[in-house]
Parts: sequence; structure tokens; C-alpha cells
Amino acid sequence: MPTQPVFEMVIRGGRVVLPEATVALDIGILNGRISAIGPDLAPGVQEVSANGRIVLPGGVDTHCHMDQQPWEGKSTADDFNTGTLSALCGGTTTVVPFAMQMRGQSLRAIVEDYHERARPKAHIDYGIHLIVGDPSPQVLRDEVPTLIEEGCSSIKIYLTYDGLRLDDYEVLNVLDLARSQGAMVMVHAENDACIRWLTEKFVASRKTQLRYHEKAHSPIGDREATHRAISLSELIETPILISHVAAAGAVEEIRRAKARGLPIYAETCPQYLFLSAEDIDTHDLSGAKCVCTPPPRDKSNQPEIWRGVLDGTLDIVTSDHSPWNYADKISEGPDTPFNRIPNGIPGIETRLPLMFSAGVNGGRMSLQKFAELTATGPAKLFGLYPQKGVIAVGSDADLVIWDTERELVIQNELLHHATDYTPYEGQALRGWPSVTISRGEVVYADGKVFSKQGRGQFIVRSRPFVPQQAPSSTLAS
Ligand code: DUC
Ligand code: ZN
Repeated sequence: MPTQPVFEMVIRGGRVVLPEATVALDIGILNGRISAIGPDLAPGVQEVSANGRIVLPGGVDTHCHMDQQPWEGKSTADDFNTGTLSALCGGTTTVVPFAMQMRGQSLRAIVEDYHERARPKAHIDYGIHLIVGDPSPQVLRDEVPTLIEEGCSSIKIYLTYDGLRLDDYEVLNVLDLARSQGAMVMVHAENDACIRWLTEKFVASRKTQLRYHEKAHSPIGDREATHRAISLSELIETPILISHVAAAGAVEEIRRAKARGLPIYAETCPQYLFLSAEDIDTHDLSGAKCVCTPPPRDKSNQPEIWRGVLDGTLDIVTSDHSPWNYADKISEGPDTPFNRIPNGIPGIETRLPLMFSAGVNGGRMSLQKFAELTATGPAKLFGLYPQKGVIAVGSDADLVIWDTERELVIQNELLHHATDYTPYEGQALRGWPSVTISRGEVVYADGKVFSKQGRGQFIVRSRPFVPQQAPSSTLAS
């Protein structure tokens, strides 16, 4: 073995999770990238001993919210500092949060402001999704195409929420543009009229306790909106991704669409696997800590979400980290009605450990499936692959060495987000990242953070799809 260092860093003696197998190999890093993977590599300036532990690609979280402009009157608890710090301590090395345009706003101005918020504070690399809440002809013509060109190659749309909701005609316009640009469209698929109608009825009859949150967001509405989004996507021949799938009925719609060969992708989140409607229906207000949309469903849905994750109906698992402090959740005191609680729960740091513990250590999935769901799949669907999401020569050296046997009970004081609670308090798990490496730098090791704000870089994402012109079948003469 030569004595002169050849690499900046070598991760030695790990069991490396490659897409096809897990192999005992070293990883050599130069200029922040993986430059060699093999046995007995030459020395590095820095040697990191993996000692037989599992080395996985750093997690890619393509659904998380941080420093988003005020929504429902409040700002998220995490900015890019605490949000990305929490991510890296939980083994995530790339995040894609949202620049949110609401009715009447310029999307470009929102994105420029979001760059300013992210640049000085991000600890790890990040992309930016475009939330299009006002798809005016001017925005679709003058703003969205250039923003996609600049690397924001995904659009999120909502079928519910005041100020964000698009009608079906507007959805078609967005899908039409996305197809012509090769961009991904993520759809928040809940039926707005069902939510508003049920909420009004419950509130009018003073049924405002927490349990009515889940009832007002009926899973029948999820199924309908998922089916509708799939139909619009089929009509106009544009791939979509259904966000945060929570209910068995929605899984069924997606499975059927995939069986028909439609380019429908789907995501779920740990809250739909590890929490249920029972966690919201508490005697005190603490259930507000689990209020998000769509809500965690009746427990009978969990096996169906797991089945969807394991059989490929659901392609990726993201966090939908959406952090509010408890006081903001219940700002109207002990009688805060369910419809006045801001939606969203924190989970950027617990996503990977929860999935590793129940998925890999629980015997449900291989290490390859875990990497596919939490890193490779999100990277591929959102134009980050192969720079991110995989251990391969040429990819960024975003790597996590796991302590697969570490037993831990989740407590908020162990986490690094700015939120003052975790909905997973008290949940026991096995497996936690012990070392996180971002572009060849150790940013976290054995409970200590070595990162600094501003080291994260904006990633210019490629277009996930080949741009296509007018849908041939629908518009054929
Ligand atoms: N649901 C969303 O769709 N976004 C953020 C928070 C939430 O609960
Ligand atoms: Zn979200």
C-alpha cells in the first residue's frame, strides 16, 4: 500500500450499500466526490474507520418545509439552520423544501427571497420546489419555465387550502406546462369541498374537539382527489407524484393506475406508518402535536400503507417535516377548535431511524429497498440523481455510517430541530446514524456536530422527464 495519501478521505472497512448488493469495501473521496470504491484502497489524508458498519447513501428528503413564508398566519419553527441541522443529525444530506406562491404573488420574487433565506444558513445541499398557488397565464409563461431552467424542476400544487387551491382547469394548465418542460408535479390530493362542508357541519354543531380533525378530512376525499388527479394526469399525458399518501383507498387508486401503466408516482411519510388517528384523539390537547393533513388514519390503514411501500405502489418515503411549536398549535387555549390548529408535524430527523428500525431491523425490507425509498428514489424522481442518492463513482460523497444496533427511545431533547416537541416521543427504535458525511466532510459524528451554517449548496436539479409537446391522443384531430 503506498504511504502517500491518494484521497482526501477514505471510509475504510464498511459494508457499503450499493444498488445491487451490500459489499465490504472502502470508499475513496476526492474533491467532495466518490472517486473510488474497492477493497484495500490507498490511504486518505483523513481516514474514517467504518469498522464493519453499514454505509448508506445520505438520505434525500424531497418533502420538507422550513422557513416557509407565513401560512395560516404563522411561520415554521425551523429555518434553514435548524431544519438542515436536524436533517443531517438524522442521516439526511439533501433536502428539497418549498418556495410557496399564493394567489396574487410573483413566484419569481418568492423564489429569490427563498434563495436568500437558504444561502447563509443551510448546512447541507438543498433544492427548491415551486409551489404554484396562482397559475396565471403570466406566471406560467414568464416565470415557471425560467425557474425550471434555473434548477427548480418540480412544481407542487394543492387541491385544497385557501390561497393555494387550484381548480381542475388550472391543474390542467399546470400539467400541460410541466409536460412541455419535463418537470415533476407533486399533488396534494384531498377533496376541498368535502373538507369545507364537513368542517362547517362539525363547527356548527360544536363538534370542535381534536377527533373531528380526522373526520373532517375524510379518507373518502383522499380517494376521490387521488382518482381525479390521476385522471387529469392521464388526460393530458403528464406524470405526477401523489404527495403524502395516508389512506388505504388512495393506495388502491394508485395501485390501479400503475397497473394500467400510467406514469403515476407516490410518496408516503412516517406519520402514516407510525401514528394513527388515535394519537390525535386525546383527552387533553396533546393530540394537536399529531395534527397534519392528510391526518394519520385509523390504524387499519397502516398495514395497507406498509404493503404499498413494500410492493412499489408507494415509491418514496419523505418526512413532510412541517414544524410548529406546541404553543402555536394550540394558540386559542384549551378550547382551540380542530380547524384552528396549524397543520404539520416535525419529522426530518426521525424519518430515517424510524424507517430503518421498523423496515430493515424489523425484517420488512432489505438495505437496498431502504436506500431506494429514502435516497435513490427521491433523487431520481426529482432530478438529483446520480449526483445524490447513490453510492457510485462520480456521485457526491454524501454518506452515512449507521450504528444499526443502537437502541434508543425518541425524546425531543435528543433532536436538533427548533420545535419544542416530537410526535414520536417515547417510541423505541433500533438503529441511528453514527457518522454523516456531506460532500466529503464529516458533519456529524457520535452525537457531535461539525458542520457550519452556509456550507450547504443550492443544487441545480435536472428535469426528471424528457420534455414532451402536446398530448397526442387528447388533442389529435
Ligand atoms: N400538510 C401539508 O400538506 N403541508 C404541510 C403540513 C401539512 O400537514
Ligand atoms: Zn408538506
